[in-house]
Amino acid sequence: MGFNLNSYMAERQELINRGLDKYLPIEGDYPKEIAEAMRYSVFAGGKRIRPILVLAACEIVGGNLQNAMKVACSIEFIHTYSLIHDDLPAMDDDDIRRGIPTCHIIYGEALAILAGDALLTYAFELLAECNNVDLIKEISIASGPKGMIAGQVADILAERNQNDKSKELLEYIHHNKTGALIKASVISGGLIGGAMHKQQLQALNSYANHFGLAFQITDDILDLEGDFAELGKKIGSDEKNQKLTYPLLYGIEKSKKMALDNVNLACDNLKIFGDKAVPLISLAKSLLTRRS
Ligand code: GRG
Repeated sequence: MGFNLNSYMAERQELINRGLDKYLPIEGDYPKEIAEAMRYSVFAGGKRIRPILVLAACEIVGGNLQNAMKVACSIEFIHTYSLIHDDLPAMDDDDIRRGIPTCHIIYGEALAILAGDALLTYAFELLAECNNVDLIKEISIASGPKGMIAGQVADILAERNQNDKSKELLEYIHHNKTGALIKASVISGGLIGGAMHKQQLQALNSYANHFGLAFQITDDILDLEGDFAELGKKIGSDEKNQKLTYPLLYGIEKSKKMALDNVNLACDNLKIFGDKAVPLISLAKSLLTRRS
């Protein structure tokens, strides 16, 4: 039977949602507001792309799915923390995310900051239980000042200083802000799955780099061409905030071609895995038709 991406995604999203529910602190714990705010944002929706990548990368190297669940959920917690903080008035000041009010709109700024902090620290508590130092290092570098935070800071500074519209700056921002956690998802899935050979990790690394870039380019395009109801957030905000984006620098058609090229390059890297690569290849190809 052929591979069906829609049913694969639905099955994986359900598996991950069960894991997130299992690992998150329960609302009965005191003080209940923090668990509530964490749960509110984690279960606000979301495609679960990063944890799906963790599981798929684990499987491509022959690993066991159950062992990868804590890693997959930790990465979704880190991702959710970044969204909560990114939406705060001090950053993007967004009221709607994933189609519903953002965390600070519901719980106030102080609790939203703390819910983000709690998700980040809690992710590392879970990761510590995996007893794999390489894994912790990979994910902390990707989410810290040499990864996602560096990208976010460069992005904020670029918005303030509109003079630099270089391709290098655009690449730096995306590579770190979005690419780093996506890459960490794929690599940590490989590590927890027991990837032994340098060749396997290098293949996953190149796949993840091209996937991350294609993801960001298509995200920039969706901000121009997407639909509010499908995206669950306002469109046109990049233009309004004069953000440095692929369509701004390259135009929409060239950006689409760049997304396609990166998807093809991502997939080319997985040839060494044979048929086992089908899910990761389908995930990359789906970026070209994503609506959210
Ligand atoms: C606040 C430390 C800190 C970092 C923020 C990731 C990030 C850095 C900000 C999020 C804002 C943003 C639009 C980033 C680009 C990456 C991106 C497209 C995130 C949205 O990821 P999806 O599409 O979201 O996977 P869902 O809702 O599906 O989980």
